[in-house]
Amino acid sequence: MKLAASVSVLALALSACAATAPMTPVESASADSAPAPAAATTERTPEGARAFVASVEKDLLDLSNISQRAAWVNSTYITDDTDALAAYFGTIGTEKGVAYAKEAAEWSKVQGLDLDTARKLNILRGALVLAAPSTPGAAAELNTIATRLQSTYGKGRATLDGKVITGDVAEEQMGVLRDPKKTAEVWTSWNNNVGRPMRPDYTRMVEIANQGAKELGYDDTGAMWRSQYDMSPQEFSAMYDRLWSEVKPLYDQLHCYTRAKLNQKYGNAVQPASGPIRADLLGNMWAQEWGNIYDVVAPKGSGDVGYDVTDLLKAKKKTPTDMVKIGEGFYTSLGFAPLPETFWARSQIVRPEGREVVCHASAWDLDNKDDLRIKMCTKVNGEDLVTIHHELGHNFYQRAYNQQPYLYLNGANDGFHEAIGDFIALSVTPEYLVQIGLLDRNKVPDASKDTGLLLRQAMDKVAFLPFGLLVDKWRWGVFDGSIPASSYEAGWNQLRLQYQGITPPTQRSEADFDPGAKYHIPGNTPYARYFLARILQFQFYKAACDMAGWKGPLHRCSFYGNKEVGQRLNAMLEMGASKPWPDALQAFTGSREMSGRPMLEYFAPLQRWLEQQNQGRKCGW
Ligand code: X8Z
Ligand code: ZN
Repeated sequence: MKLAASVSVLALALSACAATAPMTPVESASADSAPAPAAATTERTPEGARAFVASVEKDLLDLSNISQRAAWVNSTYITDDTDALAAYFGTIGTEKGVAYAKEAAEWSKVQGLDLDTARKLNILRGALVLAAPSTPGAAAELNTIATRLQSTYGKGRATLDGKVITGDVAEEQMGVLRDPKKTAEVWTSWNNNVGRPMRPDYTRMVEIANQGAKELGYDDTGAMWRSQYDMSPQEFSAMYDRLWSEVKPLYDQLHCYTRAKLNQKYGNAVQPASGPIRADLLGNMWAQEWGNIYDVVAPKGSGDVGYDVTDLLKAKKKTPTDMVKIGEGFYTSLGFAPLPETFWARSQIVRPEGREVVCHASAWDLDNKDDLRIKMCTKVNGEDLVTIHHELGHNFYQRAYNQQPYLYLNGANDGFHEAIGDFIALSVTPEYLVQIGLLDRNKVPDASKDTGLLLRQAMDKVAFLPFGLLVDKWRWGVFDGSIPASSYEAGWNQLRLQYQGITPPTQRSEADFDPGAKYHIPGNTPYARYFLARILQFQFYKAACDMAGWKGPLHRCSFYGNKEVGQRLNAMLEMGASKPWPDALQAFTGSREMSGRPMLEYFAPLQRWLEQQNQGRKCGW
């Protein structure tokens, strides 16, 4: 339980998309209430270690159940008061988390531990997203800063035509605007307004968290994050780079093709034919997914795939709640039980009027059992339909493992948690849209439209890869000191250029702090998980399609309604974090390795096509 989630608590992860079980202890908030009594009084034996783990699990479960509520109220009603509540519970969680992590390190040295106890002790050691040193006041300062950063993000504003707009509207507008002056205005105002003021807080937070990580025996906070993958931090970094090298050639082709199309549309003055792509032209505030500009890159003839999910939803007058019902319907078709009534009563599906909220989508499990909720500011469009499937993937995962002991209430690794809903959404094929009554059968695109369908999908899935990779390369650099505070902005822009091949639309300097304008930085949600998930979801999808006996092109496969896939999926999900992730991967796919191969197979026809289109072009930047 990487205490991620929506909660801070021990996890201090005041945010989190996968809202995993935060460790939370029970009672009060002072530093001296934290340590586990078992440690002081019990002999260092395997039985003593088991007793320690049991008492910690009970303590953290109790704390989690109350502190998640504080975090929920804070995220759905930001005020100075709810900030104070969230920081208060976050502080208890940090103090307890640090004390338990230190104890866990001691207990780990006991000879003859059973496998589960050893595994849980290791989880406990690295469970905090941000640790604090034991210096009095450090945990409180850390949590106050982390809460303020997250709320500053939630309250962020941009401008369009000089008028102030909220963050969710700014995101939506970046998808539909095609006037480079306007996209530059929204992009620049968002990054300036949201990111800049965060720099001092972020700098201080890094200092405290690194001191905390060192006290727990890690080199720095980034090494602590990389320690939770059933391998050493070094092995993890090597696997991470290996996966990127597998898929990079596909990204390079997509970049080359997209740049040429943007150059045709906007001309040399806005988008030159060589060099990096201007970041605000890609249909997304962070240039992380490009599907919104499919109309700009669609190939002539085969590019019109005959339907657009946003148009279909609007034509059928679907509401945000209808969209969530559609998502739920996919999971129930596989045999999962429907969401509980409380989900519908307690979720935030649209932005509420008259108060500040964190709009960035997340999924919660407030009682670590079945108080499941999503928090979104849903717009009726295809992008949010995918996000709904994504969030529900977290919720169905959480409920599937809710019989596990507290320290196993989590995904096999955090990439698994992020991959489930996306893997389900890969099944949203034209044929599936017919099955649920959104698309007329006579509008299903024939095989001649496959290039268009694949390109539409690649603009989201493939385009994301380098962004998913670099966010934590930046943070790892910040935490290990190779990107010092004096070059936070330069370090960010350099990684964006190196991996994504993009460049900001306006001049940036060290007065800016553009990383802060991306939710997961002020929210302190580790990001490597999304890169892993991008790879894993195709492994899951291919395995499911094989189980379903699918014979056609991979991207046309939908396993909607397939109960066998549902059962096998549930078998993986209900394991939670109880086994090393290769065991979970094997249970569903038969393989123990993360691999880019299924993703490459999915896009193979497109990659060939892109290579032809790019002939004669000088790719790269
Ligand atoms: O943050 C998310 C989810 C919540 S866990 C909406 N995602 C990443 C992002 O938006 O940056 C999903 C894809 C990547
Ligand atoms: Zn997520």
